[in-house]
Order: sequence, then structure tokens, then C-alpha cells
Amino acid sequence: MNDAKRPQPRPGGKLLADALVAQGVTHCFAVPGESYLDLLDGLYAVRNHIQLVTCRFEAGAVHMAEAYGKLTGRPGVAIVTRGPGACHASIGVHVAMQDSTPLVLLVGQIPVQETDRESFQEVDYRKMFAPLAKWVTQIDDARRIPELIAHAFDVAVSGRPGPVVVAISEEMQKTLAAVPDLGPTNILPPHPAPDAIPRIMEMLARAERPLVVLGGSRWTAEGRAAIRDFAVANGLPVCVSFRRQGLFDGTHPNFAGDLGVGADAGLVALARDSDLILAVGTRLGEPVSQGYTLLDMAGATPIVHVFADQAEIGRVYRPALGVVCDVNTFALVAKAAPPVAEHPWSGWTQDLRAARLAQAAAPEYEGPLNLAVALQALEAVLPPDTIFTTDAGNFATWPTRFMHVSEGQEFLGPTNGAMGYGVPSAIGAAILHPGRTVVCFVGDGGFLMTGQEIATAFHHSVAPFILLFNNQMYGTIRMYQERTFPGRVSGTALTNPDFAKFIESFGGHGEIVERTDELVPAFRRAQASGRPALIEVRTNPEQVTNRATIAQLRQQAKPSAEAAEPNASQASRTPAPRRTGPRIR
Ligand SMILES: Cc1ncc(C[n+]2csc(CCOP(=O)(O)OP(=O)(O)O)c2C)c(N)n1
Ligand SMILES: [Mg+2]
Repeated sequence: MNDAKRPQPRPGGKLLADALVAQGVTHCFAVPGESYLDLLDGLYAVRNHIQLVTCRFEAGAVHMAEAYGKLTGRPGVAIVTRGPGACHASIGVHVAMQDSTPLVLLVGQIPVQETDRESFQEVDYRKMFAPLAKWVTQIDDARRIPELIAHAFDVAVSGRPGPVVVAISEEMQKTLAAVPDLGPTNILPPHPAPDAIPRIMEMLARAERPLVVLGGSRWTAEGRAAIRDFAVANGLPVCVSFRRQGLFDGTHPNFAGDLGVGADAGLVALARDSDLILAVGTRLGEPVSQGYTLLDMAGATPIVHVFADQAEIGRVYRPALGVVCDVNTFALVAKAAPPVAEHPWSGWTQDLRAARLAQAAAPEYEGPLNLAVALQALEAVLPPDTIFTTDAGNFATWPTRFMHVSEGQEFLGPTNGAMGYGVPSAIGAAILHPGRTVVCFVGDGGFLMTGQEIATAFHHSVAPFILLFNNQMYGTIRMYQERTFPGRVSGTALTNPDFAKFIESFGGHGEIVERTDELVPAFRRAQASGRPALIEVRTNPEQVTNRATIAQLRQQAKPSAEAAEPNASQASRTPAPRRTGPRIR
């Protein structure tokens, strides 16, 4: 190497920032800390390459980075401080793990010479994140920054993608090192074994009731289009696993719905009857398997399991055929294969489609707001490239059941059911795609976990729409409570602020919706405002799910011994909700 090419000494903080640039990182989501001032300064130097997004809460920062990972297939990067910052961030690592999302979390660390004194904010991140992250490392020597950052990115995207935590010790960031930057490794994704597709087609030719289940992460638009073409060419019904709407066009005649938590009983019954499950990219985990009840572990229903990591294949269910393969490559190869000559299952595909259509038809509901009708009216006016994000809670079952995520749209949700995900992920998505409409679904419970993160949207001039479903309770838990302890309302009622005023206090647009026909005009006004907007939808608390009222749950309850004698004052009816704020603004 001649002297001109020899790398010049750079401080660790700058080397870290340059390592991120070398990996193609475009955004970092951070809450600052004195533990990584040098990295912050390094990011200042590369500000033309990387947008530093200043967040209000570390959980928010990591959820934004996770949304970036879901949308791009490349690791989202969050940066937090040691101790308290890392603790706040941990929920996002858990989301990325269960969602198989590539993520790199950088954590400022105490000076290495103080290790094991329990110095200020000291935590051993290898221990703390051991069961939460895919890999945890600590950089104590600035010379190893390019190597360890490059490896962190490779691990995050490899096989089953996931979160990697990198602790960066404080004085290391100040040390000078003369080492070259390292870019992403050029790795061809694993292709299916040569006999995989012929064997799958053979199994398909023998099947009568095949069902495709799509899931997982890092699907490209090309991969999604290819799996759609494969399904269409073979007349296959397709469902998606929990919170993976967006992998298949919800309006498509082959779409059979979502096989997740709270799946339609009609779909579950039909899926139970399938004689060949073609699971592509999804783990066969608790949500898809309906709490490990849908399928027989010994393999009574043959399963073809296509997954990028062999360790996941056969983990719970023994497949008839496991294929270790990248999902997009699989889809392209499957599409290229000659379709089966006949599909005797066309009636079966139609039955599944009919079940999905019946499920999505809006029923009558008591009261002035029919949420099903209102959401379908909203769907009709949303742009074809809308990005939806969702928090966790019963409200989420309304859009899942009654709306259709079509091709070109995206749907981001936490498969680990993390409340507090919806608002930050919407902000992350809006920062990444400022030109697209981003709609967040969130409950009154989840909103007050991370809703303050909306400040970040204002700070970075993006304008997501928040649809807040206010039923004045932790409705999901109330539902479970009523099934087991009818009438004994314990710890699930909430007192709320005026949510519309909340967003107005930031300079945003607030609306309150109480009637079916108010939602679309409220959305249009929000759209016209050009500002971050919150539409508080005041739902009927009695309608605790889209299938049952509290009274119905009480009737069907299988009370525990404790609940045999319900509290008389509470058992008779749902407490009247306390409302705040004007009706419309
Ligand atoms: C971080 C976190 N805390 C607690 C829970 C348990 N939990 C699941 S749903 C739920 C209630 C959600 O309430 P809300 O956001 O108002 O939605 P709703 O169910 O009322 O529609 C709770 C407390 C969780 N999943 N995640
Ligand atoms: Mg609620």
C-alpha cells in the first residue's frame, strides 16, 4: 500500500461513524448520552451521509430503527447511552428478535478500566442482552471498529435476521487508530437445493387442500411479486402469519386472511383441514400455530417449511420437507417452475376466499360508531402506497379484520405484542419515506406509553396520522378478565387526557370522532393540515372485541372459583366511561 492510500489515524468516534457510512446507513435513531460524545461528534462529521434522528425515549428510538429494518431489509441503527438508556432500549431488541428484524443497537459503555467496580451506570451488556439479542459484543480497541461493526451488520441480516448489540466503551472512542473502513460483505443468499422445487411440485400435485402461509422479514417487492405469481399460477390460497399483512395483497382473490393471534375461526377451521402447508419465511411459532394447536407435531399434516435458518426448521413441528433458503430466492425459483398441470383445489381456494370475505363484511354494531364501516370508508381514500403501523391491543383486530393491505402498501406491527410500538414505528417510517402517507393504529393504553415520541415527528418535520382508539381501558386485558373473572374489573380501567389537545399542544392537528361518517372528513382535514395529526376515535367500551360485547363475554365466561361471586356493583354493567374534551375539533 502506498502512503497516500494508507489510512490516516482517526479517533474511535469518527471510525464508528465512518463504519456506519461504509455499511450504507442513512439514518441513526438516538437519545444522546455522555457515554458516546465522541460518536456523536463523528456523526456530526458525516451529517451529509447519515441523518441523526434525535428521539425522546430509547424505546422509541429502537422502534424507529426497527421500522427502518423492516422497511429496508438492512439493519436499522439505534444509539443509546449505557445503563438506563440500554434498559429503556431493551424492549426494541425484544421486538426485533421476535420479528426477525435486522437491527444494530450501539450502546455507550463505561471506560473499560472501570469494569466490574459497578461504576456509574455500569452494565455487562453481554449478560443483559444474552437472551434478547442475536449477538452481543463490546468494542474496547478502536482498531477493531471496522471489523466488529461489519460483522454486526452481517450477523443482523444473516439467516434468521435479528438484533445485534454493540457496546462501545468510552475511552476507546477517543483513541486514535489507523485502520481502513470495511463495507458490507458481498454474500449470495442461500438458494434452494436443486431437488427442492421438483419435490415441492410433486407434493403439491398429490395435495387436495394446500395452503401457503407467508411470514418473516426481508421480503423484497420482487420476492413478494414472485410468490404472488407462483400462488396464482398454481391456484393456491395464501394466508399471512401474525402481523405480516403486506406480504400478500389483501384484495387479491387468492388471499385467505391472517393466521395470527385472534385469527378468524373460519380460517382456522379450514387451515386445520389442509393437507399440505407450504410455510414460506414464517416461523411455525405460537401465533401461526394457534397456540401450538393447529398442527400435529408428529407431522399428520405434511408441511414444507422454507426458512433461511436450518435451526428453525423442525424446531416444534417436524416438516415433511425443510428447505433452507432465502425467501426471495425461493419465490423467484418457485415462480420459474412449471405450475402443476391441474389444481383440483380451486373449490378449496374459493372456500378460503369466501371465508375471508365473510369475515371482512362489516356487521351491525350498537351505537353511533360502526368502526368496521368507518375503517372501510377510510381505506377507500388512503393512497395506494400507504404505510400502516400498529401498536398492540384489541383495537388492532379491527383494521386487521376489516381493512385490506394491498400491494404497494406496507404493514408494520410487533409480533411480540409490544405496546408502545405503533407511534415510534410510524415516525420512523415517515422519516424514511417522507412522501408517503403513514397511518398508525394505537389504543389509549399504548399511546400513553410512547405517544410523547410525536415530538420527534415535529422535530424532524414529518407528519404521520395517528388513529387512536379510545375505549378508556386496557381493553385486551379486560376481555381476558371478563372471560375468567366476570364482573371483577381489576387494574384495567383508565383515565385519559384530551388526546386532541395533546397533539395540538405540539402544534399538530387534533380530531375527535364519535360517529361512523365522521372519520373520513376528519382524516381529510388532518391531511389538509399537513401537520402530524391525531384522530381520537371514541369507541364503545362495551364492544370490547369486534366479535363480542362485555355482556356476551360474561355470559360465556368460564369463571374461576374466585370469580364465582362477582362484585355486585361492577357485575351489572360496564362502568360508564369518563370522557374529556369537546366532541369535535
Ligand atoms: C409493553 C406491554 N405492556 C403490557 C402488555 C399487556 N397488554 C396487552 S394488550 C394490553 C392493553 C392494551 O390497551 P390499549 O392500548 O388501550 O388497547 P385496547 O386493548 O384497549 O384496544 C395490555 C396491557 C403488553 N402487551 N405490552
Ligand atoms: Mg384501550
